[in-house]
Amino acid sequence: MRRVGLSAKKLARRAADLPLSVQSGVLAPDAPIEPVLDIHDIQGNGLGGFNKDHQRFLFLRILSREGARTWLRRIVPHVSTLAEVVAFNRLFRSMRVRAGADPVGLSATWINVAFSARGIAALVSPEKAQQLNDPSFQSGLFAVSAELGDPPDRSAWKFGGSEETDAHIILMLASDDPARLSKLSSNLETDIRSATDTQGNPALQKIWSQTAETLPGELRGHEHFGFKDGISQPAPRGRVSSDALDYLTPRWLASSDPGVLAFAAPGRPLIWPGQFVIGWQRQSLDDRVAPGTVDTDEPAWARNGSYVVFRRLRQRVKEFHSFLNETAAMLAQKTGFERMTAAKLGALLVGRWASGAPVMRVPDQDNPALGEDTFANNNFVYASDTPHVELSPPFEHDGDAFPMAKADFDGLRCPLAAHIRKINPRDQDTDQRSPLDTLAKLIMRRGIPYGSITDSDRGLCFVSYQSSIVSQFEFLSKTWANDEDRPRPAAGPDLIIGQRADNGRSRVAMFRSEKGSVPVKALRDFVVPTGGGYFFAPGIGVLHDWAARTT
Ligand code: N7H
Repeated sequence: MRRVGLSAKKLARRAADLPLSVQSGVLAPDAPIEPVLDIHDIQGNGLGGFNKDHQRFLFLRILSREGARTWLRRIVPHVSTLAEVVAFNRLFRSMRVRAGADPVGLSATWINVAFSARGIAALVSPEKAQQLNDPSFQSGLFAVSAELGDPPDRSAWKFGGSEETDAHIILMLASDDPARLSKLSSNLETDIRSATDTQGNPALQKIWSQTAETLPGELRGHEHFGFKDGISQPAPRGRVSSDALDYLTPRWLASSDPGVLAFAAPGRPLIWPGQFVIGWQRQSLDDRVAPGTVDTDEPAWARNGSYVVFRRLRQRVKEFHSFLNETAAMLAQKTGFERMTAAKLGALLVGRWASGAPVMRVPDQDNPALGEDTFANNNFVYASDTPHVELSPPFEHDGDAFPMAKADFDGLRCPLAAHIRKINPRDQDTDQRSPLDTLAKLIMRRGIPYGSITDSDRGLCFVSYQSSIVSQFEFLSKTWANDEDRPRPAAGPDLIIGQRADNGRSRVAMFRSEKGSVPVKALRDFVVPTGGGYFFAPGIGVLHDWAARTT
């Protein structure tokens, strides 16, 4: 049984009194009216989050349009909605808060489905696929992979390295119970193998299946390099019923806190749902709180759908740790970096210690209690001192007593090239117009590790949801992670995920201290793409429509 963090236990006293449908604190005066989302039409993983320890991804090609439609008719009734995922997650959270541990025996198994551009063309029509507006979705991941800095040789990719191996369909399966997941997966695979059209021709071909599991024991919630993951996520705005307080993302700030209209929890910005799901108000580039416009570039049928990026990223764990050991020893010889250790170097490259504690708050050593405290571990900004956040009175929390983050404009505490700072510079000025633009770049991450700690092929199934692949996922990868001078000049690339197509060249990040700067060189990439694809997860009504088509 997994014990939950201290702060959550303190919340238990009052949170258990709240009805399940309304768990969202108080309605702040001047709060904007947020839309009631189509929770029965939107698929569950993007906005809701499966958050399951056991997942499996099946990648399929369509061989027969008619046969694939017949197969889809069998699948659609099992596709999990946002309504179901939110209801389950609320129940799970409520029981967990009350008992102070993960509820035993409460289990769900989910299915979501998405299609590549070629998949929609094969299933429905090329015209339908072309109506979607994202140019990179249209090209396919394999066609833009070089622009992402991936090594040009994709012959070892498990799937998706070329047009011939582009997965038309991704099925995402997730469960609390590994036995149920196995059973579901094997039933689906049998069904896929036997699916035919009326002429008896095979309908589908499985090209790859990927099992993905949360790491065991102490590493639960951590990725293969050893760092806690999944801490920082945008908080999608929107309600799940007409009740004024029935927010998709619970609100924890006191109405007297200056951030109450902009944050769901300390450090967790509220983002209008159109950034993740098409057909809803987007984030405004001029106003942190008021809604932006609804995107008119996408066809009406795309409403409630999201673009899904899947990257199978192998992690070179041994090489990463050797690099940390060798480079930390080298840095310890340099003025200003005398106390460098491998653990500290790793923390500086990520922006968080292994426990998840942010370097901005504890620059000298890890602090597992901070890493675990969900009201504190994301509460930091870079360009100015981070203020204390006041939480809503019904939720008893003693306040955040961890050291607060001090302004670190030049990256003396947390390098400008740290992974989480490159990819989400928060309040820091960037090459874009203002930090408001950064909010419009955020993605919902739904990744999970694959491979066990003894496997040489292990890494991350990176999964992200967004309403534009080009201006969200690709922007973050190309324009910020891979670039030496953006979002801030002379920072260096992100040494964790940054990719360089010219593979022979080393990647160099600048580390700064009060006493001077040193270049930190990584000779090889630590993350290697080994498969992937760009997909579109339509609303469930559209799935029914596609499955029922006869022309
Ligand atoms: Fe990253 N890592 O172990 O170093 N990531 N990531 N990521 N990542 C994050 O804050 C990691 C990848 C983002 O809001 C943490 O939740 C690894 C890609 C974003 O402050 C850790 C891989 C992209 C955030 C890692 C990988 C991103 C984030 C800290 C590949 C997008 C939130 C935990 C194998 C293009 C930043 C946390 C924020 C956090 C790691 C890939 C994006 C530990 C190993 C490809 C937006």
